[in-house]
Amino acid sequence: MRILHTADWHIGKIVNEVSMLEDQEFFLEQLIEKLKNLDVDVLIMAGDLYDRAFPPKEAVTLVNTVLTRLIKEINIPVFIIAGNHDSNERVEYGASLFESSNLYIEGTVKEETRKVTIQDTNFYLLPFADHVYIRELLKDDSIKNLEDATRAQINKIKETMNKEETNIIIAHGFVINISEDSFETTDSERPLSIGTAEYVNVEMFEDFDYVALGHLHKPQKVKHDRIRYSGSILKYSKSETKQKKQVSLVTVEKGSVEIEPIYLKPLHDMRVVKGSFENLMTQKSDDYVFFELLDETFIMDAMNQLRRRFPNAMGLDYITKKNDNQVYQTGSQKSLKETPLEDLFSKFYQQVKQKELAADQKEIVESILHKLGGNNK
Ligand SMILES: [Mn+2]
Repeated sequence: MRILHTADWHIGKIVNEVSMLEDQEFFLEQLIEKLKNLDVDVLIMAGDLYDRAFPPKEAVTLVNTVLTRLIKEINIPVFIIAGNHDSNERVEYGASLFESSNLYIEGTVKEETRKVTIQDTNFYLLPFADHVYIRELLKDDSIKNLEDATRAQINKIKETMNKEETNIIIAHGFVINISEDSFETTDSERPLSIGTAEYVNVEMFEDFDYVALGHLHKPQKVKHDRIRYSGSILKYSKSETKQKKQVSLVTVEKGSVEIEPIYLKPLHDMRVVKGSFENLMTQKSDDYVFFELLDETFIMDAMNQLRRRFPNAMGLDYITKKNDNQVYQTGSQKSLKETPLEDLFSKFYQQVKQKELAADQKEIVESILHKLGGNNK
């Protein structure tokens, strides 16, 4: 069984006010072309099809086009589950009709986890839901967090699972190897829950021949090669700029798994560019760029000037000033209130200009503050 494991498409995603839609379309068109020559039996999308529960209409149009092409041109079964960014019910729209075209969309969690058998391999489709929903669905009051909920769901699957057969599960969530803790998260992976444990221990997935996970945006295995995240299709935040994105070609036989990463070129790379303003203005790029300026002094209108060289600039930080800012921010509210305004201004001036206010400047500031009302406490 040859599977193309993908996840976290996040169609309609906006990064720093820039829509990723064109990049997503470019990537998915390449993916379709690649699949024509890849001899794959099944395509998996392991959750977070959309970036939001109410995706913009352009995102829905793109998904509609891509899924239609996948089914009509590639003609292989496609499995999609809902992730925590998706609306379970909306993603499931039309699912029972699409099934006859080999498009399996599992949006909502069912009491009995859905199983689809392709050739000699069983696929279990476990969409994301919060533990309260699962507790009510399974009528099991012992479920106190996501880990309890997932364990209850997996135990239920195991009651009828034939271990002699090849069993694959598709799931969306934060699966960790508690004994090792070797995971990494990024800014575009929304937390799964507030206040309760959101991790699921990898142990409960041990009985499956392959576990196709979604949620973490960095491609990585969890404990074994056979339990893995394919990662998001594109870089979706500054914290993902160093990751090498892939989709995973997985060959699964009973008791053996082989992984071959497939790298597709994105329309734009996303990266961090570090340097002085002067130096950056000698460079040029269409990539999505986060600047880290090394300049000591603030540069007027830096972003707009840089945009002439980097039309897809995403953000700008002065990294030498960061430390100063942190010192400033650790000052408590109380000490801020008790500091006279002219002292605060002097500190502010010092931070921005990297030098002290001169005596004559100080006088000017004091007289202005006096005119503003005198209450400079
Ligand atoms: Mn997710």
